Amino acid sequence: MDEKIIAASKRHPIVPLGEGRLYTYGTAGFRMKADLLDGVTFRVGLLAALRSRKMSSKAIGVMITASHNPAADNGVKVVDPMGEMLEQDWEGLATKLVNAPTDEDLAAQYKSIAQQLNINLDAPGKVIYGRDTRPSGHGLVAALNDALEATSTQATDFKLLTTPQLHYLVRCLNTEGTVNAYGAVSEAGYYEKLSEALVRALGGRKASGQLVVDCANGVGGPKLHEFLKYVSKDKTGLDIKVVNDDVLHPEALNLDCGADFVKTRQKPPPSPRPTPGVRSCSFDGDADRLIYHWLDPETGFFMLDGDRISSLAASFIADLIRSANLQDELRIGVVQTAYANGASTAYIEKHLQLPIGCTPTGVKHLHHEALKFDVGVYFEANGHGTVLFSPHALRTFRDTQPQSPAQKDALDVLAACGDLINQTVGDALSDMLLVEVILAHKNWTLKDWALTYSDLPNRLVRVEVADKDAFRTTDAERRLTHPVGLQDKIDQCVSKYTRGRSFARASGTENACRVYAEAATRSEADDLANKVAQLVKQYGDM
Ligand code: G16
Repeated sequence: MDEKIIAASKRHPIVPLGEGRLYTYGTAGFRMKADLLDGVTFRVGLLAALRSRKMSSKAIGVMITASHNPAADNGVKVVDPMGEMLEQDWEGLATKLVNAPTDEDLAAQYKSIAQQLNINLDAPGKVIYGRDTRPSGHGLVAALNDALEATSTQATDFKLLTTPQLHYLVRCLNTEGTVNAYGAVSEAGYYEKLSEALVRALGGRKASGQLVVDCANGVGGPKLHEFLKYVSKDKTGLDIKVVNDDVLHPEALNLDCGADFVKTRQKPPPSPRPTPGVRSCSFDGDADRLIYHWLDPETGFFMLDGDRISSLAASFIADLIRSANLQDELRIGVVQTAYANGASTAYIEKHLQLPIGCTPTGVKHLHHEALKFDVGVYFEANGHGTVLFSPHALRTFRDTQPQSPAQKDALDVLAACGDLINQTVGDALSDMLLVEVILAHKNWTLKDWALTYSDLPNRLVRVEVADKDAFRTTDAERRLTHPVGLQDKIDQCVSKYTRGRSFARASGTENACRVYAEAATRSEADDLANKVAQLVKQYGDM
């Protein structure tokens, strides 16, 4: 085994990052310029081989994507057996393995992790993987496969997938034939499950008007086209026009389109030219984020981001739970991050009267917190999130004997939502269907949805700094502990603005810091964001 790993590793050398710098398993795995990733991906393959054996030979997933990042980047992340993100303790092992200085050290580390964690290397191992549309994905898949071969791990290549599809497949594979079977282990199984749940969740209602879906020129485009073959327009009213679905020109990926563009620039993608009054939404490059938007003929651009999707879903599900008379039985809660607009937090707490948790950025943190509720709604403001139903909640929807037609309708829709909403991770396609279902139930336009509350104007700024790791935070990333003195300066600055709030943190997916600011007016929010960004730059360059 040692010789095999060493020989294979020689074909996938790790590129040294320079004095004192390490590859780190961050918010979404390893993510960087694609030309640095060959050796990293090979080593992640070794980690996945170990992880599968540690998890009683269950299938582990590996996704090759850089999501919303530019086309020249790529990334690799590991999916645990129930389709969730890799267990946090293992992130440290991933970092250790990837940074092993030589091929021989790497093989030794592989063995030592196995010994340390009582992993039987002779047990069978199983890994499935997929990739987004980036051309660099081909080579990285080959590197991954070499690691799986060198460790005699059974490997299945699902080729092009959205990130949430891979998460779905991992869970399906590991629950196949059990009472918790999640679905058929195939891409078709995913489409069948969603299209069937969509019809049940609509309960005879229909979506109205056209929906334009911007797929960021990423893998979401072909997959959405595929999904639509499974949907009856007559039964659902779903009338989708797919745009920005060019996967033949790799450089077009996430360029001036997609969920990240819309959220950070606060404007619609310039192409195709937006039609005023038409309901639109944007996926990101691997289709795990969703942002709704439209151009109002009178008031201009309006965006409904992850906070809005979260409050819409929470209010809809809370109403259904009340109609099903289960409010004393099931606890529903919402999880956000510091990026959540202050107005959304107030709306959920005061108007919906639901408990809220706040975690650091990264869906893995939100997911974990959401599991504490029977129904846990979690979304990041960037449109990444989902709704988790506990096994108890799903059983209750199924087993409660309805006492009235209204209660039966509520129970049926709740059960259908449990199938419609991806239980493994945020999923733009599944979230979009949920939003369409809710709008159809409420008979709402995007404007009706937008009127539920008014967002505080906000601004997100990306700041290049010499060493982003010098920025360390506490209190769910709302305050900086390092560089020393910077937080005091930010506090002084914030105190000058009406309803001002701002924070800075190091990105987990890019070599930069991010600054968020909100305030009572647009100009105050912009001004505050720029002032805090200047402070970050100044301390970052010290
Ligand atoms: C990833 C994570 C998200 C996170 C985002 C940005 O998203 O999965 O949870 O919000 O990165 O993180 P950061 O601000 O640390 O760069 P994606 O869609 O890029 O996989």
